[in-house]
Amino acid sequence: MTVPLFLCICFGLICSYVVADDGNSAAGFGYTISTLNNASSGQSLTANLNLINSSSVYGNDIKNLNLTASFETKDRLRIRITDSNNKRWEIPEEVLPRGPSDSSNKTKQGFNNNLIQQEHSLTIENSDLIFTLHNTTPFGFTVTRKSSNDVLFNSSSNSSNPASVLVFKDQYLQLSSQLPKDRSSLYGLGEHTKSSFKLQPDYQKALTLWNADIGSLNVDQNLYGSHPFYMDVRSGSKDGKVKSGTTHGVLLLNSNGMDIFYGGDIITYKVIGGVIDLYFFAGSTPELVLEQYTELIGRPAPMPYWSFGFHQSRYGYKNVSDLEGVVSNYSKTGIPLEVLWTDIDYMDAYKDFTLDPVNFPQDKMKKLVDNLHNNSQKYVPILDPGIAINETYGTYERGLKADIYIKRNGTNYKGKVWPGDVYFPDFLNPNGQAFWGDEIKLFRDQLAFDGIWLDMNEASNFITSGPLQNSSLDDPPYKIKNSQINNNAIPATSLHYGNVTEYNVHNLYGFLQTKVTHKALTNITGKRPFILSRSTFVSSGKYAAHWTGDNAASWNDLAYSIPSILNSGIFGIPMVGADICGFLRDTNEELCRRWIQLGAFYPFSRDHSDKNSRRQELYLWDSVAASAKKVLALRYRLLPYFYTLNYEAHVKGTPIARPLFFSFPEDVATYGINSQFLLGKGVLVSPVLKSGETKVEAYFPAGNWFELFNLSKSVTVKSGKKVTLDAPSDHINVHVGEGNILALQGEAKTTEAARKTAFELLVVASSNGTSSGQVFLDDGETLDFAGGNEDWTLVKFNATLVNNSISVASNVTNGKYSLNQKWTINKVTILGIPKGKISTNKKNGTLTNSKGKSDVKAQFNSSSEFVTVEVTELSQLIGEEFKLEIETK
Ligand code: MIG
Repeated sequence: MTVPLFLCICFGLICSYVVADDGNSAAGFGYTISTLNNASSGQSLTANLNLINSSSVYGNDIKNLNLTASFETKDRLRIRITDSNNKRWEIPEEVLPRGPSDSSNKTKQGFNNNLIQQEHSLTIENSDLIFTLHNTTPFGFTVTRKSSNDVLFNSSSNSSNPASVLVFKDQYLQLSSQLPKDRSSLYGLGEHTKSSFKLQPDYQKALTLWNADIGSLNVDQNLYGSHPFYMDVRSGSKDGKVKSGTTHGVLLLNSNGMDIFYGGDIITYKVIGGVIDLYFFAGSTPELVLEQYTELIGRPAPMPYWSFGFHQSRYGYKNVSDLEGVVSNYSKTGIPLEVLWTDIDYMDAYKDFTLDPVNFPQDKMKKLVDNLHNNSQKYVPILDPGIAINETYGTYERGLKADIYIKRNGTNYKGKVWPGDVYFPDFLNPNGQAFWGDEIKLFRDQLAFDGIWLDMNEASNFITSGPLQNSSLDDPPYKIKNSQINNNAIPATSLHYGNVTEYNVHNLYGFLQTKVTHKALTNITGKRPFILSRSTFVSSGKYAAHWTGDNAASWNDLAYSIPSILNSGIFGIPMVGADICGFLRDTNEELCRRWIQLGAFYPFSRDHSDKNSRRQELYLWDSVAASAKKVLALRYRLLPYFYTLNYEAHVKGTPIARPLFFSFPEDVATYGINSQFLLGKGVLVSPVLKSGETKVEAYFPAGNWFELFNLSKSVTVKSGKKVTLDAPSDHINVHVGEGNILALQGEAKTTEAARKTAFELLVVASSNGTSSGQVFLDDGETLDFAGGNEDWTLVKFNATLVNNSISVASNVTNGKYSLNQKWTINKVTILGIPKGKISTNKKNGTLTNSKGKSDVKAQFNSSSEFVTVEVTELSQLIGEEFKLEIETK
């Protein structure tokens, strides 16, 4: 490690630092405010900023800047700092449309006209945020929470930290905020593999955002995607004004490469281009932050129902009969298999949109896919972005003719990937978009695939091209911590449509490809697309699912999958999973068994392995197969729950897999949890993550929790605490918490078959109020949830335990789809009724619905602490309002 060399240079009262080591430097002296304007709308203010003194580190400073602070909605404050005189790169609206602003808000400003005072505040009615400009030397700004005076962001320079001053150069932007170290927990800023979900302060180590084909087995490296977004969960303040769990979000919307340094009491962004475009999301709960964030960047895509089934993939399947064998072995062992994937093996010499004529010939592939479809199964092939340079290859020729390849130095840039030399399609080019869509269409005419897997789209390149002479793009003055930005990449000096440099849009490549692919599939099939993308950016979740890339078959990687999945959810990409059993290296029986136990509860559940590692289909070991059957049976029973969570993600941005603090924000002990997560608000997954263990220490927030594999087992904790649970080799602990109502269906081998089974409501009584849950249903494939034809169902359930009875009632928002299907709830199970609240000899119950009131049979079972009531032989239509009442005394 290099020791920073600080040189203190003082100009009058301004004292600043220049540092020889670029890790932590202040390469400038900041700005002062010259003039101030409040826009006529009153929701924004603009300040002109003047450079105090220039420094030549990382290039020349930009002398005049423009700062605009505006309330785009009451919960969204935007702060933009740009060059006053020259237009700089910013992500265009067409590329990444920003969610709507609301201009009806009333303003409240702390200043008049253009008078510069010591402080100028901007806020609007109903907003909990205040923006304040500090007319200091150098200037600074803060964002404060109105209701508690908690300072959320503070850019004022801090004499103890030389990097805290604003620097704005052509290829180097630097901005810092001070943070209350003991009260602030940060999450996000990816994509990186981390052993801890909560970001651990380490100001020496950069969180680098530069999309790269770096295997996710590498901890703390910049991986495939870039998400300059964090959530800051505050713990309570001593004066009691800030309540624990109060959360806000911060996005730096910028596609350039950057390093972010987080030191606990400070966060510093060092960005190599673009502008400062900061968004603050007021929260004040974690859920609300994501609702506000995804309102801006786009809500997560609706996923087809089938995509919640189990997927099998491998790099290295040899031929069609190999694939057939896999499908038939799943079926023979009775392990559900919903989707079969093929990796690059299926292609002819790794050329996109082709089939290997020997091992994967079209007639046989067609038959395979037909058979899958006849068995209610699906098929997804891979595509890489690079197009093989080969004159006998139609795709290549059409691309050449349409002139859609990325250029460098006046010609198409030649890279190298699996097929050898390639050109890369330019997805910023409208003709490039059309080209890609047309090729997908031609390919789909050959083979009726159900979704597309986009790999290598960082974009990965097997070669590293040398820099163009004297190019500060290929060799920027500030070097983000990614060895070289051009390493195994399309070089930064390459040009896209409109002369946009790769330097500026590198991090958008996979996102753009995903967006174009989404549009193509929508046009071709008219159905909801399923796309899995390795590379992502802000807003990718609007179009695609994500997997965590090349992990290894190791216990560490099993554990890392939890922070990675939770992060993806926070980035607005809730449909996410890690390669089950591990991708690189050989897995083993125990690891694979524990991995499917956890992976069965990933939102996206796929087993995938590398060509050089041993086979790992779930049927290969008896103990893995047995475990897989058990856990996937529960997954399939939970399908309506998963699907409803996807609906909630789409309407509100709430992740499918959530950190515990989403449901228990006031419980500060949940902030540091890395080894457990929640599905939705109330299903707690507590996996074994270590070899040889048959017990697991799991944290339980206050309440009663019931084990889903065995409802008679429960955990009760008065206040949150760690509990040691049995976790024999075939078992994973999955609990449902009090206050939840789950709509379940029966076990099945495919999602289609599962959808034909009866529903069951699992109600967990709440010790202090109402239990609630909901179910969303539609055909699982129309383009949008709740599409124009109203053919969908949303039913909310709630249950209360009053003195002499329990009631479970439904509230129907729309019942059309399920009523057409005649889907019914045949059983209601009510868990967690304290023994004292019930006398077990009472067995009277009634069901009230459109047919009137009728008697129902209720069975009471008591365990040590609780009584369970089971009402069976029901056939209550879903989509019709009902009320079930059970006398308890
Ligand atoms: O250079 O297509 O992450 O899932 O199996 C490796 C082969 C390319 C990387 C992907 C992995 C896939 C593999 N790919």
